[in-house]
Amino acid sequence: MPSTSEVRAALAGQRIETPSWAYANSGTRFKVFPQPGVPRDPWEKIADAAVVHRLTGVAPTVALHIPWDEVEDFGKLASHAEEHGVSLGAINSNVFQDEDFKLGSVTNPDARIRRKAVDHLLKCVDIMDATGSRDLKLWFSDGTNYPGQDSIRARQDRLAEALREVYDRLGPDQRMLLEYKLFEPAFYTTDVPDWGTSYAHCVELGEKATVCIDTGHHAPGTNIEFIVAFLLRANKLGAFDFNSRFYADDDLMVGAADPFQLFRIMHEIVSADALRPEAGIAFMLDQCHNIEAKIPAIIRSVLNVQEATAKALIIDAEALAEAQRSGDVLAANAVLMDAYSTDVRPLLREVRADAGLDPDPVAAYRASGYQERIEADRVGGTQAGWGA
Ligand code: AOS
Ligand code: ZN
Repeated sequence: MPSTSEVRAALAGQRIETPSWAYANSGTRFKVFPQPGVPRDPWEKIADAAVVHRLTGVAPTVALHIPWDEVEDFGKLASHAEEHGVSLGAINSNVFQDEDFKLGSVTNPDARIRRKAVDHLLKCVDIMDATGSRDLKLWFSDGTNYPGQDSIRARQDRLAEALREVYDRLGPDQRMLLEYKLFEPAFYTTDVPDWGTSYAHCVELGEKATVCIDTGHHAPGTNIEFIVAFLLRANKLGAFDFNSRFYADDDLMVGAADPFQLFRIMHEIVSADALRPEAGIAFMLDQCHNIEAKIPAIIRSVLNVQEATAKALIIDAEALAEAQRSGDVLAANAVLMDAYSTDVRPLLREVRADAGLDPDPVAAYRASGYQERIEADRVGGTQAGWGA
């Protein structure tokens, strides 16, 4: 059994990055749902992210999205974040909304459009230089809708060429995270549809390129912890975009749909000793809170990751190894299930109290008056959302 102090230290040292866009308005392809008090600019998004960190103690960075979080002076934005007690995390590129990218961005058959896409990605690296961000997260909506629409193989060549140019522009401490997604918005082929494709491109690029696993981007029933284990072994797991899915890319709160899957993922992380920030894996959320209040939903998501992590940390690794060695299938499974069935909330409440935090961050948020304040203050202007 790991000692309680080791478990507590691991939980206290855990880091979870929240996404700027989760604080803004979002919706489905049918409607964007506005909420009162939503930030009108990146400065206000960062202020909200800082509240999540103040209450949970484990969310010190916020991911930006370009161009949604475009500002004139990114150095100033980084200082603003520092003043609020957080810092800027991954830079998320966006080559999926411009009209020009209808038939693809970096894999577009038109060289002019490919150039425009790569230039955007290079600009994102310039922004990283200004913000001090380590990670460039790439997600491409590129793909085709109809057989014959374009050459699948040529698109892979174009992708490799674009990635190479951007990779070569990275500074020594900067990394590329290549995210994959099975489908949507393209429905016939997607140019980076799965971890294998992302992995192969990352291997070709070099050690600064690693895979980002968005938990909502797989076919139903995919064994995500297998992917985690494989990539950890190959030293190619760079990040998670955590969220929950019931059907497709639902972007619901992580741990809401399948807390057991999240536990199994965290078990792979813990058993590879990859939870420590120095292990270099970015644990990010990638969620949209359409109908639920945003800040408490993000806090809830952070707590869900903490709970899954705590359960993974209390697994009796020695008993598990012994059961595995002796081929005792039921005993091995029981070790995992014992940990999963343990109520770790009291432990987490203690860890928070030890850190000088309120043991119940959601209740603390509700009692703080912050929501009422932003609803009263953030009147006028244009609320931030997809495309703004
Ligand atoms: C899109 O489906 C992805 O999950 C990306 O991570 C995307 O960049 C992110 O949702 C911000 O738009
Ligand atoms: Zn994602």
